[in-house]
Amino acid sequence: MSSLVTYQVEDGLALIGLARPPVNALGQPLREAILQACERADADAAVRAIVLYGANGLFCAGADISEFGSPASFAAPDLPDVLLRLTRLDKPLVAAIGRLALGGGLELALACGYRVGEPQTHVGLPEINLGLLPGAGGTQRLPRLVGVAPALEMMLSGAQVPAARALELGILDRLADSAGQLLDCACQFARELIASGAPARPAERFPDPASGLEADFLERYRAEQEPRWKSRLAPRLVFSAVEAACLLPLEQGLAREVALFKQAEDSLQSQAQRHVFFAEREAGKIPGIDASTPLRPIRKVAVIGAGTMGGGIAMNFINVGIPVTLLERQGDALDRGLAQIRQNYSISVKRGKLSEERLEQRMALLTGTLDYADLADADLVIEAVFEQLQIKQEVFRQLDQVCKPGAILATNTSSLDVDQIAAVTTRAQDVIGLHFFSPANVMRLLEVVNARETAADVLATTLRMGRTIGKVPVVSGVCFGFIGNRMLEPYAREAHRLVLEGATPEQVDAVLTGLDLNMGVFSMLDLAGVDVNFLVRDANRAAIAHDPSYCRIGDELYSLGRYGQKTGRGFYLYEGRNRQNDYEVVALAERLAGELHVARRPIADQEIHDRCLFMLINEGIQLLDEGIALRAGDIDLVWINGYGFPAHLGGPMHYAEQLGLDKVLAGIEHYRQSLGEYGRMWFTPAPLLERLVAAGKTRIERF
Ligand code: T1G
Repeated sequence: MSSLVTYQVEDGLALIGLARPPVNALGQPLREAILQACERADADAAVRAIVLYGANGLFCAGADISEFGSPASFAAPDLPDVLLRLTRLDKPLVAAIGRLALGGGLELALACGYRVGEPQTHVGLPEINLGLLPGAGGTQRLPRLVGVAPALEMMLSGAQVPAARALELGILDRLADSAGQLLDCACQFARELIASGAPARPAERFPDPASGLEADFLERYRAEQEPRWKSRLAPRLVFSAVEAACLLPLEQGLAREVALFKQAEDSLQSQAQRHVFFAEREAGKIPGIDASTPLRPIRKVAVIGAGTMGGGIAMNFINVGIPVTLLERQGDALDRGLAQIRQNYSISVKRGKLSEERLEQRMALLTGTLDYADLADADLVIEAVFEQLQIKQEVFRQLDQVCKPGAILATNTSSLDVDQIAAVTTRAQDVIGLHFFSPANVMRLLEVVNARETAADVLATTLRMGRTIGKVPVVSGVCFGFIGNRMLEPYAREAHRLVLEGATPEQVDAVLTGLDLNMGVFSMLDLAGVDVNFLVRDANRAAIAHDPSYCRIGDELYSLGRYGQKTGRGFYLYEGRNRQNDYEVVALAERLAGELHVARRPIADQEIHDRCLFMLINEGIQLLDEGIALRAGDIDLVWINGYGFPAHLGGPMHYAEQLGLDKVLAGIEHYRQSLGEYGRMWFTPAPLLERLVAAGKTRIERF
């Protein structure tokens, strides 16, 4: 018997434990072991029923994602075949689902006739997050178990369904009182099935999934959902598979599902999303830090500054039950900050996402103060005051005075030099950058800025804390703008210049949203604030802006007080949230172009794409070469989770690899020539890009 499963027979029950740590991923060896064990039990006359469970507690997290795109993915016995054969066993097969059954793990459970969970059990079909669809019967069996609408919701959202809801839907037949009692409960259930002469598989609740649906249900559902799918292939394939479940007998539906799955598996979008899955896990692996690195306990957090950022940051911690002391200088500012946090939660309550009780529990964890002395027992202090170096340094001088030894002192600066902030303290080893993205309680990205003196345990502690509060932490070195805003600079610079040269803000934004970015650069600047972008640009102007046309349209809007959404006017006009093109911006661009002797001309969308994206990519490659970013995948995570770059393109680095590094380099060299003096000033290929192309490499990596 394979070591990947445990096998024992007790009083007529065969207990088969999945034992492939850490998540029982259904790679070919485990698939084979499960099939052999189940067919052995089915052939054993002493066995009356079979219980399948996770030997290490967790049932199964699905197919082995590392197999996709390789022959191993459908190596015999492939998962669809294994599960089909399980459905044909003569004896009741009970899945005891501890903790998780995701993707192929839930499909494995659906191939069992019966399913038992425990209070912490969550089930789901998250394949959509990998650019895939359930490929081992989920699109055909789930609609027959719970009905078409709940099945579509689960597959298109990829969300995990908690135990109580899974029981309600009929995915679970029974709930054990605790994880510790799960196996006993499943065995008891199996004995009841034997005693009652229950069939190996109960009758399907929805044998004909389409019956009972309005004739145009699928058509309407698709029409409602399609806009949010953008150019993603997977949701459309999920929908086609469920349509097949409504139109075809099970066997034909299963065959259709395999065909659709293979189409998804081969797609560039799924390759991109599988890259993101592993990049998220790789980002937590930092040289010099491992499981032996001690972590500092974080029992109490303090946040300095009760503005939008400070309030959002504080929410992250009270959301996970960590008390926060929120400090402001003025009483009215503090009151406003506390009220805003309560208001944010109230909106969640109105939307049914939070109970009143939970709101009060969270607010009870929040203490406001005007006195630095109240920060003396904080384990982690996060400064979120005005983005000005001297102001931040003053805050850190005070923190150095009042905070206990070993407290981690973090700055939320979006671009300033963390080393210069650490230098005003006597404890630079305890200082780090924690750059949250606005809104801080929503955006998943957390840039963890590893300063020159930052201690390894401080870095390890903040990385772990970042994951605890639900962020995607990415380590950055110290430079202007770290990873994200350093790359935003050339990307936005090209966008500004293109408007001078003849494009309009809406044309530029349309090219970028056409690539499925959540927002174009100008609507993003209007949201973040034309003034905020100006102040950041101005702080760095001396270092980089040798060009009189450098972001001049943004400078002019700033001088006109057109800060974007907050003033109702920026690159666009705003009536509430309704955005209108502002032809005065075009007139402004024409005037500035005349003054700056910038020739205006019609600009093709392809030029907008290439100039904005190639400069974004070029800067990312430069960051890698400088060691500011540890790996290309980290850069991808920054732009997916902080700037709305589509995961189905894999992030700017992965996108460059799919375009072809040689094409990116050729494009940069083309604009270096064709844009005259401006091109020669700005379109300088990163040396690493040149080296990669010269070496014929297709992946972006340091060498
Ligand atoms: N395949 C391969 N490796 C996996 C894996 C998987 N399904 N899930 C996790 N790992 C690795 C992960 O890379 C990491 O490795 C380690 O396990 C711990 O993971 C046919 C087509 C289960 C919620 O999408 O969501 O089934 O970095 O750090 O935070 O229809 O892992 O240690 O070397 O994430 O406790 C569908 C993916 C697959 C679930 C646990 N299933 N996994 O989170 O640990 S497609 C999924 C997760 C499919 C079928 C289809 C999470 C988790 P390393 P971790 P965690």
